Order: sequence, then C-alpha cells, then structure tokens
Amino acid sequence: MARRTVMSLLVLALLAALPAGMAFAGEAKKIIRISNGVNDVHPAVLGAKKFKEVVESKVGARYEIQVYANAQLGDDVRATESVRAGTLEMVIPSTSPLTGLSKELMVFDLPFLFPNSQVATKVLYSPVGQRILDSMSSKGLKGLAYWENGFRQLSNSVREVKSPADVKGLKIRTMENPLHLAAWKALGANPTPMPFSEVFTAMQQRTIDGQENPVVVIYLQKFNEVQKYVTLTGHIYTPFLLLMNQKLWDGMSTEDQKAFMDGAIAGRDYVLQLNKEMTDTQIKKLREFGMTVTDLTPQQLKVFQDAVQTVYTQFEDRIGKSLVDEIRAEVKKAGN
Ligand code: KDG
Repeated sequence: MARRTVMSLLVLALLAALPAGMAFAGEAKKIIRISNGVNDVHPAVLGAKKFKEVVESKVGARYEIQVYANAQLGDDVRATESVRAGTLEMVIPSTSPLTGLSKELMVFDLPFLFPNSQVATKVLYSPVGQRILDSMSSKGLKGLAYWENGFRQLSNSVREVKSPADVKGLKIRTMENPLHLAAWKALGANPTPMPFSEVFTAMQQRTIDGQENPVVVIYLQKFNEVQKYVTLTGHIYTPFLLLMNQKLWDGMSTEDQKAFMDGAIAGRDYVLQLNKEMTDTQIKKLREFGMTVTDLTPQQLKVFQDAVQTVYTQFEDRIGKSLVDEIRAEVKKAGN
C-alpha cells in the first residue's frame, strides 16, 4: 500500500476515534455571538455573561461565547431574523416583537395575566410553557429557555398618571406588537411602535411622551434623564427568549447541547435573582433622582385592568382560544 494511503487511513481512524465535536489542538473555536438590545449593565446581558461562563467552563475548548449588548447586532426583530438565517448564532429578544413570527407568543402579552413573578415563572416552565418554547423550532429557532424581562411600568414626561384619564392623549412608545397597541389605545393613549434602540432619543427629542418597561430598564438605561413620572402599573409581564439557530443546535453533540442548556438555566436563574435584588433599590434611587414614582392602590389598578379587558376578546381568536384558556388555567394552578 502506498505510504500516502496508509497515512490517510491513519488520519481517518484517528478522526473516528475522537468524541463528536472535539476540536484538534489549535483548531479555531466555534464563535457563538449572542445579541441583546439592552445595555451591558442590564440583568439580561449579565445573564448572558453567566451563560458564557458556564458554557466555556464545560466546552470552552470548542466554543467561545461573545455577548453583544445595545442592539449592536440589530434590534430584536432584525437580530432574530439573522439567527433564523444563520448569519448570527444566538439572540435574547422579548417575546412581544416576535409575534409576527409566532402568534402563540402573544398569549404572554395579555394584560394583567400574571399576578407576580413566581406565578409567571411557574407557568413559563410548565408543560404548556415548554410547548410554546419548543414550537419556535418550526421557525428555525431552538428555544433554550425563558429568561425574565419583567413587569412593565409606564413612564412619561408630561404628568403623573393615576388613572386611564391621565393617559389620555399621551404618545406612548410600545414594542412592535398589535396587542400592546390595542391595549394602550383602549386606555386612551396615542401609542406608537418602535424598536428599543430608538426609544431614548425619541423621548429626548419629545417625539414621544413616554414608554413602558420594567424598572430595571428604566433605571439602567437612564430613562430618568428624559422622563419625570413612573407609574407602577405592572400591566404586562414580558419574558425574554434565549434562542439559537436550530441547525446549529442540531449539529451539536449531546455533550455540547447539555453544556449550553446548563448555561441557559444558570443564566436564567441569575437574571431572576438580579431582577429581584435590583428592582426595589432602583425604585428608591429613581425617587432620589427626582422622579415621581406612583404606586397604585388596588382600586386604582382595577380601573386600568377593566379598561383593557376588551383586548382579551379582541385577540382571543388570533392567539387561539384554547391556548388562552390553557394558560389561564395554568396561572390559576400556579397561584394556588
Ligand atoms: O433585546 C431586548 C430588548 O431590545 C427589548 O426586548 C427590551 O423590553 C424591551 C423593549 O421595550 O423593547
């Protein structure tokens, strides 16, 4: 047998003996870029860094995780399209701007659906929550986990809001989501959808009066510099999705997939912990910065809840009535 043929056979035998996905010394690591729209002090980005730490501690010989904040690789919709196309590896969008892709995700946009974060996480981690996450695979996206974005609160630069009457006529930025638009219209606002990266400038230039986001976003993105009033409406709880290109996931070894799942869960729990730790202190700090932060009484909150009930009937068929019922039953179960 020619020497060259013997050499080739030896190389082939060596390759077959290597565990799947193992890299040769010196072989380039696979770069996994994760995109998010918030800044690098936000829990989602810190969670992504935790994900990096865990994944690289297990399979760092083969993968390098790179975290990109501030929508550097595109806002939620664009970055998610890049992940689907395979030109970006991972993204952490809110569910709300992705409802054009999956109408089932809109179930989480129903106002006042979850009473608190514990119930929300129980429902998200339940079989029905997992089914919705898994259904992303039909869109070319592997859903690794739900992470918490959180309860959204209204901020604005015009007046203190205690009732829907105070919302009347305010130009409020919403995420790109028809249900959010309908809910704010029902409250009397003049809502306008916009990607997250444009929100600060729009408030600064007064093209919008306000926006709605969890306290950690309002505080960490320094919205207090361009907004005067926050009302703790907690009107919608938005999850983040930790998504990967499905083909990339399918091509990974079981060991690598496990390392990525471990990282996803560690990141998820870290985000929950940070949100919990940060929210109350940040409300205090926003007050110290001179913002008027308004707590609503249960009666005041009920007026908001009643005013947006119409969106349930308006969107039930679009989301799927059986899914809405299933989620509401799961909410009830989780609250007991
Ligand atoms: O990538 C995440 C953020 O861009 C976004 O989802 C944050 O809640 C958000 C918003 O209001 O757009």
